[in-house]
Amino acid sequence: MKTIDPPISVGVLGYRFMGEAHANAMARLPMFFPDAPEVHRDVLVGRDESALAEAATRLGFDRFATDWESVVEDVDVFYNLGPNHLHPEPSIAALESGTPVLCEKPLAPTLDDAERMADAADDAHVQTACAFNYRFVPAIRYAKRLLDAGEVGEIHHVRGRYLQDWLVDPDEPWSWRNDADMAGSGALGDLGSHTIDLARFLVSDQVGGIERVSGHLRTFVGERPVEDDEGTRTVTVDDAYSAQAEFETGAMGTFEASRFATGHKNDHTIEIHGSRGSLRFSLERLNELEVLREDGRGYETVLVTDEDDPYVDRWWPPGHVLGWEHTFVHENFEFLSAVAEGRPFEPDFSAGLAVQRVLNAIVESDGRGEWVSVG
Ligand code: SOE
Repeated sequence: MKTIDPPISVGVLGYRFMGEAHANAMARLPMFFPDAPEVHRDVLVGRDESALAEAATRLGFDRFATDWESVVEDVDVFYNLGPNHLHPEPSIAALESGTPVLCEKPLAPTLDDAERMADAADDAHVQTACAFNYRFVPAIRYAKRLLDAGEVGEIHHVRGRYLQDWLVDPDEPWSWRNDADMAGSGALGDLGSHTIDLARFLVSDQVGGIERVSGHLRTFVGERPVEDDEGTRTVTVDDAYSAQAEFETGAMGTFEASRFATGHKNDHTIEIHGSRGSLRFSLERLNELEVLREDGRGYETVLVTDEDDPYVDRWWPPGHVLGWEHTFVHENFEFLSAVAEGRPFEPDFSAGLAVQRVLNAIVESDGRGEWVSVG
C-alpha cells in the first residue's frame, strides 16, 4: 500500500456542508492529535469562482481550482465531498493517477458506479475511504468492544433507524438530494447507507453479512418549488424507506430512514439484542451507550467519556462531552495516518460497495414486491 511522507497535500472537491466538516477536522488535528501527519490544505475545487475564493480563505486552503482533472494528479490525497453523481469520475481519475481518495457516502449513485470505483481502488493499491463518520463515535467504538468481547452473547436482532424531518414541509425547496440522477436514492442512500454500514461494522464478525432483504420505499411529496425561481421540480427519489434483512446466521435486521419523521432532527439509533444482553445507541445522545448486561435488571446508561474510552483522551477530561464534528476529526486522523504509514484504511471503497449492494437490493425488492438476495 502506498506511503506518503508528510506534509500531505490535500485537494478537496466540495466546500459546503461536508467540505466544512472535513476542513474543520484537518484544522483541529495538529492541536489535538499531535501524532497525526502534517497536512497541508492545498486546493479547494468547485465551479463558482467567487464562492470558491471565499470558501478557500475561510476554510484555510492555499488556493482554489475549477478543474478537478488537474487537481487529482497534482495532490497527495484527494477528498471527494461533492454531490453523489460527482463521486465516480473524479475518484476513479484520482485512483488511476495513484492518488489515495476519501469519498463521501453513499459511495456512488448506482451499484454500477460503485463497482467501477471499487475496481479502480483494487487496481490502484492506494488507500481509499468511504466516509462513514459514525464509525468514529467513541460510544460506537465502545459498543464494538463489548460485542467483540461477547458481552451480548448470540445476536438475534439488529435494529437501525435514521430519522430526520427537514422535508416534511411541502414548500421546502427542491435540491439535488431529491433527484435520482444526482443522488441515486433519497433517505435510503443518504441516511440508510450510514445505518447499514454501522450494522456491518458492529455485528458482521458475529452474524456475517446481510444475505437478503425486503424493502419498501415511499415518496410523500412528488413536486417541490425551485429555490429563487418559478415553478416546481419533480422529486425522483424516496422520502423514506423501511427494510427487513436476514443476516448469514439468521439474525434479523430491521432498518428504516425518513426525512418526514416530524420532531426528529438527526436521530440515528441502533439497537442490538443478544442472548445475554442488549445495546442501544442514539446519535442525539452520542456520548452515551445504553447497556443491558446479563445480570442486570434493566438498561444502564454508560457515559462514554472516560480517558480509556476510544479517542476521548485526545480531548477533554471525563464528562466534558464530545459532539458530531469530533467524528470527522477521528476519521481524518485514522485515514491520514494510514496514508502516511502505508496501511490500509477501514471503511474503504469495498466497504462502500458492500453497503451499496444492500441499498440496491432494497430498491429492487421494493420494485418487485418480494425478498431479494444481496448477492
Ligand atoms: C443530510 O440528510 C445529512 O447531512 C446526511 O447527508 C449526512 O450524511 C448525515 O450524517 C446527516 O444528514
